[in-house]
Amino acid sequence: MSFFKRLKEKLTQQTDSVTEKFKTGLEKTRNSFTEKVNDLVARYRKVDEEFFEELEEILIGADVGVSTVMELIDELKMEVKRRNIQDTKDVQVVISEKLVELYEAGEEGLSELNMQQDALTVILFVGVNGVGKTTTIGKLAHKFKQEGKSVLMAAGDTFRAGAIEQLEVWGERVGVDVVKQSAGSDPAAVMYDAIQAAKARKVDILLCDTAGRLQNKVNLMKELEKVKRVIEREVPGAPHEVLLVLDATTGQNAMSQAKTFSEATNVSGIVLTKLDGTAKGGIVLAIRNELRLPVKFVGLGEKMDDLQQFDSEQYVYGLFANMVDEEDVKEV
Ligand SMILES: Nc1nc2c(ncn2[C@@H]2O[C@H](COP(=O)(O)OP(=O)(O)O)[C@@H](O)[C@H]2O)c(=O)[nH]1
Ligand SMILES: [Mg+2]
Repeated sequence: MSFFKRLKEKLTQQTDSVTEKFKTGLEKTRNSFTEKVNDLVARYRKVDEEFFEELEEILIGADVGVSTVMELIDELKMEVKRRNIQDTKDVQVVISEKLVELYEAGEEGLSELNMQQDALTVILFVGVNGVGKTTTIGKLAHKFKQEGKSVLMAAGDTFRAGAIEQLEVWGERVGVDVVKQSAGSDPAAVMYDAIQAAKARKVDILLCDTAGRLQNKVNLMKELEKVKRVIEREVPGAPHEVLLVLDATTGQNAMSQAKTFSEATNVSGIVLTKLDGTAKGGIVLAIRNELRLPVKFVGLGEKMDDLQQFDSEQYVYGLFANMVDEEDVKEV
């Protein structure tokens, strides 16, 4: 069976709304990327070196990342040879197939969160200002509540004006309490309070917001260390996840932020926000391949239910939906 047919069959087993979210959220990338690939395929009839060179440029232009693109192109060349593909049209299917392979690299359940059974799970969110930490926490609180779990949020951004209120607005919207102190107070003390409250109320999940000022990198990293130490001390094994939030529209900047934060804290996964706002959604692959970090969630819009657990097949469908939906996909 062809890859596209298998993909389609898999997607029909998932809810339409998830598929629809990925498709809509990746519209800009799809329109830009797929159009370029289609155009390339139309201009070249034979798969040759020049064809690959142009494909390379298209992928780099979509923020896939240079070393990842090199790897991908090598794989594609081998596959094209192995299957004796002559027609450039058939390469399109192989590209999407290789994208999923490259992302997963044989690993399963990459986007699963490390959730505790019958015990408190603490998730810490880090990242610079404006990337979408607070929004993501609000969306996740909503998602967990819908799954029947009890949630508490900690207003650990005591630095930015209005940050506490912003989290409270989300709290009201999704029906989740926020533990806070006054602006300017020690975020580690907020975490301490929040953990005591979470324990007393026996909640399932505590979501911890943090400040993200990067003007003073050393101080920010020290502050995060302290916050983490308090969490570790109060809940053995916690934080169970340290999610680094990155804004997909910032491209290489997001990559360098990831390096800085990974050096300072043990980042366990990425939340990639604002994928809906970029035509360069290839950054997902660069993050996975170059930083070896799994993308756990993607932000596909500003609304409450616009946060989705990352799924490489849904993602590739989002990129190639027009082609996958064509009925007469050829077997290659
Ligand atoms: N389009 C879009 N906007 C988002 C997404 N996630 C966050 N935002 C917006 O990004 C802005 C900054 O978000 P915020 O949560 O305050 O960032 P923080 O400083 O990291 O806490 C807000 O206007 C959010 O609505 C997303 O996935 N898509
Ligand atoms: Mg915030």
